[in-house]
Amino acid sequence: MMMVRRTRNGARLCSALRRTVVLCCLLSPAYAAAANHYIRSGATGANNGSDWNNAWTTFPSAYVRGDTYYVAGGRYGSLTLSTPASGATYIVLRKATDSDHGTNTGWNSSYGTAQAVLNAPLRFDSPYWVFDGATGGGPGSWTSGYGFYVRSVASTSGLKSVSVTGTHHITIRHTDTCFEDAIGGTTLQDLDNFYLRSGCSYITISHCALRHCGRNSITMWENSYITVEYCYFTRNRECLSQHAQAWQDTGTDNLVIRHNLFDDIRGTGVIVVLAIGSSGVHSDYWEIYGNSFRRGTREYDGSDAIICVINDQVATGWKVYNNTFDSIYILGGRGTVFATNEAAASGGGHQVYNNLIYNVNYPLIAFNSADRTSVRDFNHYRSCTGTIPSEPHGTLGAGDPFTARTILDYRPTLTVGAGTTLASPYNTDGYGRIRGADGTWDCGACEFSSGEEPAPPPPPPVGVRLDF
Ligand SMILES: [Ca+2]
Repeated sequence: MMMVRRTRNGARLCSALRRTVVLCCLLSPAYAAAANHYIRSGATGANNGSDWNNAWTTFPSAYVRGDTYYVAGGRYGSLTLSTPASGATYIVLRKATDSDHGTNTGWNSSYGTAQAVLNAPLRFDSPYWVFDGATGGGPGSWTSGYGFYVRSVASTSGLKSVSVTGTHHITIRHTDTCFEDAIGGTTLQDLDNFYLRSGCSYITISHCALRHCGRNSITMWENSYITVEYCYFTRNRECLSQHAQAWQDTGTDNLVIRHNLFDDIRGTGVIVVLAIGSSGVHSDYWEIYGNSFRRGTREYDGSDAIICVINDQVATGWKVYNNTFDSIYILGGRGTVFATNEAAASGGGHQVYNNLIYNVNYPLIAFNSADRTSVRDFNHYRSCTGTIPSEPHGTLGAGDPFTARTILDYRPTLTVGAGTTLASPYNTDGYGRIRGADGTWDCGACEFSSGEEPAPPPPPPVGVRLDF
């Protein structure tokens, strides 16, 4: 038997150690064991979230900072997330999958394969949340596999799929959003997929789908540090009486729009800065790169310009790199791919490089007449009609470089243009391929890579509407 001889010094040491441990637990959230909880609409157990048998059948009203909440496939109601912040500690809501679902107690793989469907609106009223559908979205999966689906069956005007209320540090991933009742037209107004109220910052929207809104896919104003990437925008403006765009902003700074696909968008333009109040409001330091813009099936895609700053707003220092504009039909008006109409000469400093403009009827890239600092160059104009702007290193071409647009694949089948070399992060495309690795930096969203061209898709079935 081991004898422990206590000494006064030893006792003091133990006491000090205990105090240190307690202090560490109090000061550092890393010492608090992050717990997992479980939500499953069909569960019949104790409804306490402790495992898959005893999962909560609805989303709980209170959440613990630092914990993860796994969600099984099934149907759920609308959700408002408002737990107060505790430092910078996140709460994670994650769609469960076979490979990531916490405890095995009560688990059934069908909980992972079935989609978790929530009713709109999904609303974020406090900071530090991750809402992660775990699967779906992005190149090759634009229309499939989304773990979360926020479903809008709008009965009143003004419904939003996802609303962020002037808060910060929110990440939303792998989530599909759609206004089901608006498909094909609605008389309801102000139906937006994402609605970022003034004062939002550090918001990331990644691998999401924004479908069939009545008005704008995204409406935002006076935000900062927003990133939207690998998202699929389709069929905005289903409202019969409102003008619209895919993206409406006033006064947001430091915005990144990258590797998205805009498909069948209609309105003033696709990405539009406009006035909701006074003129001269700044929307500065935007980066728009690696995106594809696809012709819609409706009568026009833009009445002003595909990317534009209108209503005497001001933009400074935009980078518009390596985007693809495929067969976009512009009605007239400003009639351009890119246009700024700043209120004063204080705007400018834009760089518009390496874009692929194919079969566009108004292929202008136009800056304010007082703007002496913006540059367009190294763009490739292919099979365009209308006036083609002069550029020192612009190139011309003819012929359709895309064989798989009907399956939303914009990888070209040949080298397109000759862009200029840009630094990271602009040097990879949406498929993660290094631009210019074969000696030619291609124009457009996707780099040509020999042996990685898409196979031609089969012809679509006759008489079937292909809306996702
Ligand atoms: Ca190349």
